[in-house]
Amino acid sequence: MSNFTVISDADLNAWLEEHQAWSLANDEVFIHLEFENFVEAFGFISRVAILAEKQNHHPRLENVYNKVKLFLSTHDAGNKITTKDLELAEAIERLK
Ligand code: H2B
Repeated sequence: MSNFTVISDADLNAWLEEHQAWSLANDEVFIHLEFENFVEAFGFISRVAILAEKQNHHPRLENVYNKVKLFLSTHDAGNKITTKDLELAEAIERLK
């Protein structure tokens, strides 16, 4: 049995209203972050990695020097956005 629920468009739009740092593209919620330098950016990625392991839910991520992009969707749901993605996004918010 899966421990997630696919988010409806209405609920997703309401969530995005309340979490302005996040956006939607191609069935992923994403955030773009900028740090002082590569070490700060990679430190943040490491903290996200620990969180992802704890939640057993993992972002797609991109890094170029001081920039980090995180993209969330649920592979096990056919790459849809689920409660697991919004839980991870909110936990990432608390890391910032
Ligand atoms: N991360 C994401 N983003 N989506 C998933 O469906 C997913 C995951 N599934 N991390 C987990 C791991 C699954 O593959 C393991 C077996 O629980």
